[in-house]
Amino acid sequence: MSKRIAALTPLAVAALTLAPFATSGAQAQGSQTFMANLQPVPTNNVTGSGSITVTLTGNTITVHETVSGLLDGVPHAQHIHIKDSGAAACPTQADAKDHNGHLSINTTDGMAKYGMPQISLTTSGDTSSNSALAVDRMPTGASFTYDRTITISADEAQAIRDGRAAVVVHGIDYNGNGKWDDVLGPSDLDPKLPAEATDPALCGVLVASQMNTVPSGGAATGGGSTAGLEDVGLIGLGAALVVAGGLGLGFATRRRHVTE
Ligand SMILES: [Cu+2]
Repeated sequence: MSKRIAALTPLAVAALTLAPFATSGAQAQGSQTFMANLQPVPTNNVTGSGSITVTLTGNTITVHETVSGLLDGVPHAQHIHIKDSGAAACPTQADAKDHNGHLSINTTDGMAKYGMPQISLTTSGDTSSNSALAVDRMPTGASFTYDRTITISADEAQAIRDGRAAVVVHGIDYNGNGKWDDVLGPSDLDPKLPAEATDPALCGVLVASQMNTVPSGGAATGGGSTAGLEDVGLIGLGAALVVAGGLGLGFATRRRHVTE
């Protein structure tokens, strides 16, 4: 009897040790689908919404997105933001700050929750963080459908699998006058633009679709509902990065030199 136990124990230990890797390894061989409900960023006076599906196959993502209810007639910069560590989340009312006398959330205010823009969801050409503000290649209008297949880095693919990725669509109409103006002052990302042009409008964390769940269970890693707790210490880091990069250059400071 004891011999049998001794024989099983190493197997049991191995199974426990490998369990987390076995799940991701099996998924990496095929496609894995992630979804996000794009919800209005609080305090920014947004009434729109959207949804996005990201199908990951190796280091390629196929994106399908629908958005409605945003400010019409303007481009909406959009990105997959990635956190270096910890689950991605969307900003809450508590993240709002005074901007030109108005409580609102600009892109920097949310970075402790959703990280830096890594993948620019442009309509053509480059999709790196270099194109974060390439508004001439971003979807335009109140409502749009976006479909594109993009090659990303292995690190970015892993971040999506890890729940460290969130989709953010930018461009708001804070004072509801149908256009961008300087009601919130200049943009934190590019002082030549009004803050309304770059402030986050919609946000959603990419979560593995239920379709990917292993039937035997154990894949339910949960959402980001408690992610805020671990973000407290990162707020200073996010601010430091922005300061280090300078206004408007914050997007580029974290760019990885990836050759694909
Ligand atoms: Cu963004």
